[in-house]
Amino acid sequence: MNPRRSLVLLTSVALLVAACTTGGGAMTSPFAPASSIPSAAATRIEVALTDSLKIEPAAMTVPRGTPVTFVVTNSGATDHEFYLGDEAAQAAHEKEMTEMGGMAHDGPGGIALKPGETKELTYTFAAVGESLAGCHVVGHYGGGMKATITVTGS
Ligand SMILES: [Cu+2]
Repeated sequence: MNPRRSLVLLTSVALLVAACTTGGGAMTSPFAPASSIPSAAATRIEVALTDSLKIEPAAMTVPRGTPVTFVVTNSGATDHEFYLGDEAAQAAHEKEMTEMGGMAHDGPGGIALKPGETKELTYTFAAVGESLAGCHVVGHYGGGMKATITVTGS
């Protein structure tokens, strides 16, 4: 076996182990009360942006202080974006997008997606409470293209 192949194999095994560890996370404390298992707060969430001005799912729950990766797919036929932030941040970005003529762009809190495109955005929410995801292509946010993000802490 050449070294390159064994490296590939080793990587596969490592991934498999990681997958098993993640999947079996709850098994490490089988007698913990159900309420203490943080299954409701996901750190990897698949999101779809649609031409009916929807962000799906429309409500998400994430943990505070832990990187959350949003795997976002534009399943529509027009440009969309996925921008994270509270109401004030959404309003500021809406204003910016309107003034810029609706040119969507990538930034630390948001990503712009072409039709059919999938991108990942990893973000750590600092504070417990309600946050939002919104699309600010002109007319979309006002048309309801937003989702609520509930940040939970321990
Ligand atoms: Cu949109």
